[in-house]
Amino acid sequence: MSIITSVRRCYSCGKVLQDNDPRKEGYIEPATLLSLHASDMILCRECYEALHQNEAPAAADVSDEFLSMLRDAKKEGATIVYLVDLISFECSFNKEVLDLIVDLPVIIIASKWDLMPKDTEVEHTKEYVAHRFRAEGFKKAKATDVILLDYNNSADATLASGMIKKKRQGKNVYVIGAKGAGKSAFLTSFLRQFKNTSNRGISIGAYKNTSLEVWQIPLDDNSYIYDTPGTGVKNSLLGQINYPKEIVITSRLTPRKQNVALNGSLFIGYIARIDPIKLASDKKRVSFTCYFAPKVALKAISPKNDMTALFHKYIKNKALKPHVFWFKCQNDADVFDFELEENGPRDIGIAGLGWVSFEGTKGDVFRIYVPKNIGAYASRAKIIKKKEGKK
Ligand SMILES: Nc1nc2c(ncn2[C@@H]2O[C@H](COP(=O)(O)OP(=O)(O)OP(=O)(O)O)[C@@H](O)[C@H]2O)c(=O)[nH]1
Ligand SMILES: [Mg+2]
Repeated sequence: MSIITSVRRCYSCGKVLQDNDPRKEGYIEPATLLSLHASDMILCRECYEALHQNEAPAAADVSDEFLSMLRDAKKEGATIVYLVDLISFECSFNKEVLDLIVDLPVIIIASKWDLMPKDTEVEHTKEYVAHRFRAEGFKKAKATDVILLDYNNSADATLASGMIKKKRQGKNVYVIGAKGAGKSAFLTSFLRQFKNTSNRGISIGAYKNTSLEVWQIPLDDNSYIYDTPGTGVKNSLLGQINYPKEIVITSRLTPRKQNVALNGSLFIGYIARIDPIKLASDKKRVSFTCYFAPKVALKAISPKNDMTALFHKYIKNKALKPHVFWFKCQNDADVFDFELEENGPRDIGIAGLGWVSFEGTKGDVFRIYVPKNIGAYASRAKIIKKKEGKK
């Protein structure tokens, strides 16, 4: 006679589960294993991570060292210059960062203004940027705190320098923002008109008690402006290893129109998909104005098709360009429904890729498919056109 015991295995890959070595196959955290009942279907950590889907769009990440630097800024009553990349910043916020700076004087610089369509209404976009800050919990943001920066235009940097001088009242200034937001480009423009009145030089090195590499530029004998390392972009396509270079917007955006029928879909390369699944008005289609890099293929799919099958076919044939190599099937997507809460011009966007703009109605529902862990958002429209005759 022998005693037979069933061996617990991963429900998905079938590997024998073990809680000893995270580097070996079939690993599961001891606490998870303990909390399970004999009848539960269990996944090893690898399968759990592969199959797990986010319940909300992924948020931006930030390091503890960065937060400790901001605690210093808070203690000093420093001024914050918060750089955002106008093209794609909506998913770049981190609540802990905003909580630390909420009581400090803040100047918001939105870079890459030169990449926006020529007829974009300036004041509307400034108000949009302030609105996004308010929506993320930074309640005091106002359009007058926002500077739209084209780094080729020295007048923009002069305006920013003037505002910094006025707000900082002799205190330090920390230039913060996501990786690639344009902090160093701004400081380069700032330095073109900078006169060092202190007896100290510009230096680069680790910020005190951290490994954060910062540039420090003396503003006078007692204070500096710091160029800090960018906060995390793990939830942006541009933060992924080997992201397709075609998605990067490097020249002025030219909007493209796509009409998508109710229950149809807009395929955005083979990277994302937006489906109007409920239109509250009796409209049968949505007219999207699309803001993506020119090599990102856009295709409106009619509702006659089985869109999921078609999406898979497109992936397999790599029929639409570009695609991301890790996005192979629907399981690799996060899927969210965005229900509009207001009427008027609205945007839906994907972190690091671009956005679509359309006339929305309260109650409209759009289903968005994005590669897992990539941020997505819905908002009021970032761009409205300048009125005829207005400069
Ligand atoms: N067209 C345009 N490009 C810009 C602008 N500002 C920055 N860039 C470009 O955006 C890229 C990133 O800019 P950086 O200044 O290095 O960004 P950063 O915030 O310092 O990035 P990290 O140091 O990695 O956090 C560079 O290729 C810049 O040339 C701008 O106003 N217009
Ligand atoms: Mg930099």
